[in-house]
Amino acid sequence: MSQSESVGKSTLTHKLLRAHLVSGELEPGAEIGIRIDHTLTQDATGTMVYLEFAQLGLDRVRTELSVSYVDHNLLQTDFRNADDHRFLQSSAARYGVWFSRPGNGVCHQVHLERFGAPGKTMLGSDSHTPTGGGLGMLAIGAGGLEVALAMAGEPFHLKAPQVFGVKLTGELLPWVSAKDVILEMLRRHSVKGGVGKVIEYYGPGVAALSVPDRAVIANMGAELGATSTVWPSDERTREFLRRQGREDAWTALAADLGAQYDQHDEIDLAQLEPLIAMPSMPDKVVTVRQAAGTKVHQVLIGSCANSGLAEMLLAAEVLNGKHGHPEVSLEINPGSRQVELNLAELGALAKLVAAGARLHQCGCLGCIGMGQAPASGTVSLRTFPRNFAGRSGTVDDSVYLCSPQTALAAALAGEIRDPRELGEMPRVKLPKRELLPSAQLIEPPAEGTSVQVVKGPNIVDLPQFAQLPELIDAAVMLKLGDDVTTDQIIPAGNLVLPLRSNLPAISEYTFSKVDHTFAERMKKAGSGLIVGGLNYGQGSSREHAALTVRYLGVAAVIARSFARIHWQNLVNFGVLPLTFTNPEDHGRIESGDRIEISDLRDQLKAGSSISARNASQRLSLTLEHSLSTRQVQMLLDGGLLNYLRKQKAQ
Ligand code: MIC
Ligand code: SF4
Repeated sequence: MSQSESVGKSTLTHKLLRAHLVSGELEPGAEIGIRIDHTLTQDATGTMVYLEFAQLGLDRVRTELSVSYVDHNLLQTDFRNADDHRFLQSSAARYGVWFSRPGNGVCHQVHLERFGAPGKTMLGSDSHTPTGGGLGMLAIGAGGLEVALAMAGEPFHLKAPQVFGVKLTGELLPWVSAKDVILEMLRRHSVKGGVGKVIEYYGPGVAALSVPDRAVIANMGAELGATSTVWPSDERTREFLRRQGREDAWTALAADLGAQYDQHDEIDLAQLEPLIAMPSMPDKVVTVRQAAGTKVHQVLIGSCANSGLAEMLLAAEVLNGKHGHPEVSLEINPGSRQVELNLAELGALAKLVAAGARLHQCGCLGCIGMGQAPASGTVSLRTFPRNFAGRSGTVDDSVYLCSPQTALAAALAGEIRDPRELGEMPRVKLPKRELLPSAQLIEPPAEGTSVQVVKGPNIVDLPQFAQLPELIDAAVMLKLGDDVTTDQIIPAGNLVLPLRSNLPAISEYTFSKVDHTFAERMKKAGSGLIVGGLNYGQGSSREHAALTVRYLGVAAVIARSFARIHWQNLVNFGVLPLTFTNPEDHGRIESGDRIEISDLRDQLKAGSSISARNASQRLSLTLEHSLSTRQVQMLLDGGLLNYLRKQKAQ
């Protein structure tokens, strides 16, 4: 029994898990199945999800609520993106899914405002789905196929997490914000610190943070590698829901007093100061004072963190009557049309425009390299969750992550400045009830079987993959170090994003930013292996990072450790994820080495240890897997879709 299950006092995480448990025991590391209430998809992962859902042969989703958002790719540089939008809209109507139209806002922000509810579970095909944790949900990011299955009413399987309790005391000082809390967590625990854990905040400091504040912290729990982040549901939660006209969705939720956590930490909010993540990893955190004086050319406020009404109103008040620095491009991406509408209603939009801010439509935009790329050799300050190298669209970018407060100070000064130098912080007054725009949110028809799903030529059905072979005898096609991101495996940006629904075409870009010869070499070799270090596959939930390597013939990835979502995606598409029994063996494998794994199917069935041979170096190698029996079968069958087909046929 884990500490968090001890003596009848339960953590909130375990309460939420237990209320949805369908199979397994809450023993950290053991496989459990949970019922999913809400699902969320976004366009960049969603096209695959609806192609996959269609293969399951159902007429309608079997969740309480499923929503399809279009927020990642709004550029429409040619027919492909617009075709994706039509495919998504028609699929939503066909299968009983709400549709949030292009430009209506970033999925996580809109879900908070319009649908999120304490106590519900949510699975989303986006790694920042845990944003819903700010409302007392247990919200988890996953690969698209997992989400398609949840839409079909199937339980979501995961390794029971450890619960990492963080006690909050005190209150944030002026100009210090929720972003600084999560940056402090990243400073302390790194991008690997949350792997296998749900982070649970509790304590007297919780009440001092609003739901949007909590959502920012839950959102970037993804950067810690956490499975999810949960917050209690209290009077602040009720106040937020009331402002959204949804007070009836409220219930109180909290951990039992004295609940024990598997890991523990404490933050005195009053001790925090403005922090900033340096290029190009979210855990390279220093104080803003340490980075002060660095010249800045671009400031972006928005994304799925820090794009809510309170942040935008604060920006309007800080900038009121002033002009942004002439050498800084100050750009504002409101999180949703609701935020935008309320900004207009409250007169804040005029203040932003007058200050020289460039207002963009509501969506992910520059956060995933869809426009807003910074100039070469310049510094960009962003309130976004991620700053992986090159993600902005500029190869040699220098992207810093910070709070809206710090971003505004830089927008005015033209350099990184401690926002506390701005004097008294303006007070922001939120309306009692927000205006709720409805034109961009479409409810599905009660019956969708007569709806025609519209598929443009760029929407290509998934191929059927072969089952796992008995022997792997292949070369290491790429050897990599620690913290490889899915942005490195399959980049986003304006060239690649329009290809998310076309596997053969997108596969050409696999590892293109790491080694542009990779796809070509794989095609020639027909099969291969990848070797990685710690935390392989961190970041995005995009299953294309597994699908494309599978499509090109990668049979296995051998790494020192994996990030959760990517590990699961590899398994789902029949790519074997193995770890080194002896971590030092990572240093002994060279790119180009030929690795043999014989009797693979029998070895997998027999246990968790896999014997292999480095034929080039004449060394034997012991590898491991941490697959459940169900997952072993999935791999043997060549992936989850094959496994399901086989089960259905039986
Ligand atoms: C991200 O922030 O990396 C993304 C882009 O939102 C991804 C989803 C994707 O790649 O489509 C994520 O977070 O899962
Ligand atoms: Fe969109 Fe960026 Fe949030 Fe990902 S992190 S959902 S790209 S805003």
